[in-house]
Amino acid sequence: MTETTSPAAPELPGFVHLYSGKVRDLYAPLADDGTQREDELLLVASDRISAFDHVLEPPIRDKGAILTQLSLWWFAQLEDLLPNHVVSTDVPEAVAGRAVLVRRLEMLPVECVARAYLTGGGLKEYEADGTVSGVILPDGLVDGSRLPEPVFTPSTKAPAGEHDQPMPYADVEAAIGADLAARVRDLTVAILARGNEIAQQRGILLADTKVEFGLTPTGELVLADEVLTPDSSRFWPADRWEPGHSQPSFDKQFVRDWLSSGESGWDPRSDAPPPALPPHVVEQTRATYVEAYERLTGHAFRG
Ligand code: Q0Q
Repeated sequence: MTETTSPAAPELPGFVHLYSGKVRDLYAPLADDGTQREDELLLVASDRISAFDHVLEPPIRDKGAILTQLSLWWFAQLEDLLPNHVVSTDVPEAVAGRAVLVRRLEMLPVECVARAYLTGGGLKEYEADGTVSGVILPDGLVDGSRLPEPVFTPSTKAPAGEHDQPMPYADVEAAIGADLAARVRDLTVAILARGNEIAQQRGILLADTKVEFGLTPTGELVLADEVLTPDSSRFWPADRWEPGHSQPSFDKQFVRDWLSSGESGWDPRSDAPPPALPPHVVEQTRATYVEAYERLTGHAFRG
């Protein structure tokens, strides 16, 4: 099912549009005879931004390119841990810089989430019974507490428009087998730990992240999707980390504050679509994506 989001996924000669998520679009390359190639996909990141479960207007200029370039950089930082699905960045001009040609994989039916800090749904689970995803945590943790070590907290892949649900580890084993479950658990935790080893030195805390894995036709386990971006992970400014309340988001705080302020006239609890973001919020948000990219990679973003 294709979610309706604006602007619609661009037509790309030589590719057929397969699916649109909130902020990304998926295409298949066409073979010379006009049929879909079965071995590759084109992953396109739009400039769309989502918050409060809504796709907001207007798009954030260069967001797709910044997050694509960041994800490519992270894939390179993680290559010693496992192979990834990237084939090429030689993509149609219309999506240059914000699209990646990838190996088409058999995607595992698990959202592989790891948490290095306690917040959101994990905090709610902890407050109920002192555990998260069945892992017993120390007493006295609060919103924003750093966990003794990152915890694997898998969830289901909910249908479009619904929320992923916590997935007991036993269900992960039932779905993909005990060996593969252990491998994706350990790799998800290792990816977040590596991410924080690098990010913390550059003033960013990765509170949690969601990664996806797939299998090649020969059964090789490969890191897929995007990795360690502000869309797949909670980015917190390290110098404002203060356990005991919700932490400011590195990238979405300007959006959240404005939408929650009287100025927007919008109630986040309502079903009404949020109003368009004012230019200063759009530009401030773009600047946070550029800053995150430049701090982490050490490269200037060239939009
Ligand atoms: C695949 N997605 C994500 C998505 C909406 C992307 C399917 N290498 C792959 C990948 C990847 N990555 C996928 N399937 C087969 N092989 C990725 C969730 C969703 C728009 C873009 N869906």
